[in-house]
Amino acid sequence: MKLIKNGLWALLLVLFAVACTKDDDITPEDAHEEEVITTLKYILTNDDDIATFVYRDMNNDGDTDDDGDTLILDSLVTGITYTGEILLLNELEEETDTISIEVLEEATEHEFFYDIDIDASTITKTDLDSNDNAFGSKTTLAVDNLVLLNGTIKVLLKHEPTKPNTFTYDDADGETDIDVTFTPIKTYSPED
Ligand SMILES: [Ca+2]
Repeated sequence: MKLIKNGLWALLLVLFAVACTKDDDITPEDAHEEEVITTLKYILTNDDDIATFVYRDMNNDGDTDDDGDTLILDSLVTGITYTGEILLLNELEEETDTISIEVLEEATEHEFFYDIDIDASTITKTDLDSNDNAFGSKTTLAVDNLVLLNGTIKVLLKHEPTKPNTFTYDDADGETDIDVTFTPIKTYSPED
């Protein structure tokens, strides 16, 4: 009887150990890696114009050249300021998963970075995380008055960057979650 009891205890201990190992395997980092971002939309609105940029990379290989991929460019009106918002999606799910919500929930661990190469135009981050550091899913984009044919906007999302930072992605450390370049972008004068 004693032997059976000891045997049962041994079995329970093994089961307990297995259960613990399983729990330990699920770390927050693994959970983060499961967040697939197939699509980034940069939506810019002004009373006089709406511009939408879409980057869709369904096989996650860093380009938009494959079946199901999309790169939609838009034009911008010179001399106005747009309000910008980023939308992140996982379109591989049967019901499209809005990754923006998860990233917003972890805003202190994320930051969006922007590079704009459209003459003297500027992008300014307008939202903060709960530590009052820049987050960057919301922006303003002020377009200069020069008409242009080949401007570029780069959007980059970093996971666990140094916060606060000097606002360039190179200096911010962390991991790059998505890196998107929209080009060529034309600007045109409202009088044209
Ligand atoms: Ca692709």
